[in-house]
Amino acid sequence: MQRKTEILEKKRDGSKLKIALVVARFNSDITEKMLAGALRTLEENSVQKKNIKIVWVPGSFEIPLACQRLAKTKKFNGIVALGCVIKGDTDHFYYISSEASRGIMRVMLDFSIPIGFGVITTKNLKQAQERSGEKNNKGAEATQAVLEMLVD
Ligand code: DLZ
Repeated sequence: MQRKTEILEKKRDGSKLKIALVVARFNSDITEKMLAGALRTLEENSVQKKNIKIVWVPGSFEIPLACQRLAKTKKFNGIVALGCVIKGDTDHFYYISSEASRGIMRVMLDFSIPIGFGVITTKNLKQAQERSGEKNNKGAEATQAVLEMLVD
């Protein structure tokens, strides 16, 4: 079995791939950094700028619908979903995070298209910052997962 670091560091030929990125505006300080990580990964794996589409949605709850609309067009080989759900004082966190993950999986299986799950769920802002940095970036990881599903 390959080690995680090998999978993450492996470079793939994505020059023919068309990739859509769905990004939640909620907690945009974090999701913008995850988007930067995703774009960096696409560039490192030769995905052409003209073949990348970025779609912004209000929050993580809206991510599945945007993924479904993109999948329906059949224009993209893969999608990366980027969101950040931070636990607050209410149960909102559970509804948003569980519906986002359930919806993303449903679209992935219904349309047989890889969707990188880059929706982070954290207890606080500090944890979110730790997962959206230069080195540890869940947007980059979710993008690598999509490339692996498409190219390997
Ligand atoms: C309303 C809300 C709350 C409380 N928290 C988050 C969050 O932590 N992360 C996130 O991506 N979105 C959040 N939202 C917004 C919802 O995802 C959604 O956009 C709104 O409920 C409108 O449907």
